[in-house]
Order: sequence, then structure tokens, then C-alpha cells
Amino acid sequence: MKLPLLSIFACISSASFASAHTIFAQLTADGKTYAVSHGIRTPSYDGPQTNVMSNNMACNGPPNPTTPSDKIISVTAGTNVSAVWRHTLQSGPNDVMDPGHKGPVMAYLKKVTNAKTDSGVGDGWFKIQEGGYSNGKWATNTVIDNKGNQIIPIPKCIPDGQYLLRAEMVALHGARSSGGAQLYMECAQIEITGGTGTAKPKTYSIPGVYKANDPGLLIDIYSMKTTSNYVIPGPPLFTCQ
Ligand SMILES: *[C@@H]1O[C@H](CO)[C@@H](O)[C@H](O)[C@H]1NC(C)=O
Ligand SMILES: [Cu+2]
Repeated sequence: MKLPLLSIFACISSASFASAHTIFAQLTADGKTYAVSHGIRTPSYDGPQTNVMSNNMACNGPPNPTTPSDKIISVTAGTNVSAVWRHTLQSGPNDVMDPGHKGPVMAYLKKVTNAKTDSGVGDGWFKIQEGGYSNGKWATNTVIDNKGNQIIPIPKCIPDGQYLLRAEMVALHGARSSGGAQLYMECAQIEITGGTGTAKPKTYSIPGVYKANDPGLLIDIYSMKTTSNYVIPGPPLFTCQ
């Protein structure tokens, strides 16, 4: 009993200092790490979204005001990119997110006509990366241990063109009650080239991919064992055959 109580206390106390949240702040693609906020709609405040039915589930938004970007980042299909997470836009690699924020990590793509202006709200999204809970370790902690890098494979088989890349981390320390899960997401504006263009991924709407009572979002993580099974929320992962 001691450890869970301590963990709960650590979360409450760190939250009161607002030291806990996180932002997908910059992107590494084709060996280049772009500047913070380059091609990403980053917010000035690092708070979570908690209403899974809100349009702000797509690419963040109020109460976290996001700044548009007029940049589009070129990405080669079939390579890995890295979504770089930071506690604030000024933080370094040792300040990613409070490690008491534990949960799944996911990434989605949406093909768009204009990556600079598309709101991202609605249908068109498919999931390209996910991590959950394995041997007692959460995917969020893997990202923290990896200096904030969320490694995302860009499928080789999809059509070239402009996309929104939505990277997401979910914190479940308060998820024992409905609406208690904290979802952090930003959208990067990318142009994929070199794809084979043959695949037609089944797509989903954001908002819509999550329900407040999904088993992966309404959960008491402090009652879990090392061997517990965790169901990652959202649609199935898309992979090229
Ligand atoms: C992408 O990263 C994964 C590890 O996360 C690695 O196994 C894989 O080989 C990488 N793919 C490429 C194309 O570099
Ligand atoms: Cu937080």
C-alpha cells in the first residue's frame, strides 16, 4: 500500500506546481531536428485536454491557445520520425514530463489538402504508432527515458502529399473517475514524399476515436500488477502489408 499512496501524493503535489504537463514541441525527420514550434501548432500553456468529445481533441486548442505555423516539414515515407516532447517550450531533454504521469503513447496521420490550415477536426485519421503497458512499464516512461523522443514509423505504402501528424501522450494518474484522463497532443504539418501510394487506410474521426469510459481511459492504474493487460485506446494500428 505504501508505494501507491506515495505515487498519488507525488502526482497531486506536482500538479499543484503545474510542473507535470507536456508538449510535442519539435520534430526530428530525415536526420534533422527542427526548431521548437517549427511546423507544429504548439500551445503557450502545456495543459491537457480531458473532454474526449471536444473538437480540441484533434489538434489541441482552448484552454491551451495554440499558435499556427506557416511551415511544412518534409518527411520521407518509410523512415522513422521523432516527436520530441518537452514539459514547456523552453525545457530541455531532462524535463519531458513528470514521471508520475503514466499512460499510453500514440500517433496518428490525416491526409489533408492544406496542412497549414486544416483544423484536423473530423474524419480522416489513422493510427500509425502506439505504446501501452508492458512488464510494468508505461510507454510514457519509455519516452521520458528516451529524452522525450517518441519514435514514429511513417508508413511506406501511403500516398505522397500533405498530412497532419498528431502525436499524443496520455496521463492516467487521475483516471479512476470518468474524464480524469489527461490527453496531451499537438499536430505537426508534414509533406510525405517517396511513398508507394497504394494503401487506403481505414480512417476515423477525432473527436470520436475515444469514449470517456474506454477501458484504457477509465482505469485505476495503481491497482495494476506488472503482468496486467492494458487496452490501448483508439482504433487499431494501421500497418503496410
Ligand atoms: C524505426 O525505429 C524502430 C525502433 O523504434 C526500429 O526497430 C526500426 O528499425 C526503425 N526503422 C527505420 C527505418 O529506421
Ligand atoms: Cu500534467
